Amino acid sequence: MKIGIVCYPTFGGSGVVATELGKALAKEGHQIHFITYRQPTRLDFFSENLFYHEVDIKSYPLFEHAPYELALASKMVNVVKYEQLDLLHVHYAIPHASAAYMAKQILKERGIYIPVVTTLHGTDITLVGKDPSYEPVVTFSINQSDGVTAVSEDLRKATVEHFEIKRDIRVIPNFIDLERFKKQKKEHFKLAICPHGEKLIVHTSNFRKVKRVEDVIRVFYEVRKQIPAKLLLVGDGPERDKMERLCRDLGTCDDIRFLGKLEAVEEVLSVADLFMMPSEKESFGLAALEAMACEVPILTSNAGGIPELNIDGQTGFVCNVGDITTMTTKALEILKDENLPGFKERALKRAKEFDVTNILPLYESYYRETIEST
Ligand code: GMT
Repeated sequence: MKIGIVCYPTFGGSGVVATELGKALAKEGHQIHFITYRQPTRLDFFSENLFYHEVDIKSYPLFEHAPYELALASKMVNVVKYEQLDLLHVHYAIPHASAAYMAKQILKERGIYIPVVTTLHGTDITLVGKDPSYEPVVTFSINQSDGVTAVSEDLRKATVEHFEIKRDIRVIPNFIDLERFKKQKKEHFKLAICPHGEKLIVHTSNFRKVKRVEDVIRVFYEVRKQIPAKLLLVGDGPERDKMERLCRDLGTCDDIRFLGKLEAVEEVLSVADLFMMPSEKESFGLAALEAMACEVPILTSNAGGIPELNIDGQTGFVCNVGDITTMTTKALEILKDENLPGFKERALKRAKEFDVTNILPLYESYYRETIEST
């Protein structure tokens, strides 16, 4: 098939999933055309089946905000027409689903029919999408898509609850490339960070409020009172300054390191003993799956789709959002020397269920179904 993929190219779960999906489809022999405003972060190599079309967003003194959606729709029209695409797959509803609708209408007038699949990722529904300033357009463009997928059952339910949806939504969970995300030998790195055999806790996120990084630090502070431990925080975002201040106020700066944005996150995960994801909202929790693939147990909140990934008491523990006390108890339980190997083993076993080789055929058959039914 010839497939156009639209996504946000920056760091962020939806862009990562879209890029990895495109790469995996290309490996299977499909021709993949990325249509994005910047080269996707993980698309920095050559492959005969991968193409990149940059959306050129022209500015003009009159525009306070350059019209990205119009530039994107125009680019989609041209790529579909000249590359003779079979299907457009847009990731993150806002504004990609409505831009795709516009492109589809323009192409229809020119005698070209293009089916559109929209994948809902989370905040496009649970946070931004249901805001009255976007809701009518989101509802309309979901209903106008020829196929709609959600990355978890919880997100599917949330979409049906918050919007007047007149069509089926297929759940296709996120996936992981186990060839990239696997435990690597990085003992020297572990020794540098934990010179006295301390346990290592890791958190990665975009440091937005919904990630509740503060809970990670507070749980670590309590754990640290009981056992020798270190904390690595990977990523950057609006909450980082506040979190650095919190560490100073708690006097834990010596045991916590902020690493900023890191491309090779699997190297850090390879030396971790515990991964924390205490998010307030999380449709799937891709970062937690990446940790599990590197044999790291996860301590998470029960938000959104996380319990569909984290099996309580097996791959880690699932706690109520904001329950620092229980999270501390559970972290200590996982980190006990006699418990840790079992948790690590089960985390990896669970991650294998989400291997790209298991999930890719679900997308391929959904594309075929969508093309055949339209
Ligand atoms: O977590 C974010 O804020 C980024 C966001 C995105 O769209 O890039 O992530 C969402 O999509 C990921 C990939 O499907 C999911 O793994 C994340 O759980 C989801 N984030 C939220 O729902 C908050």
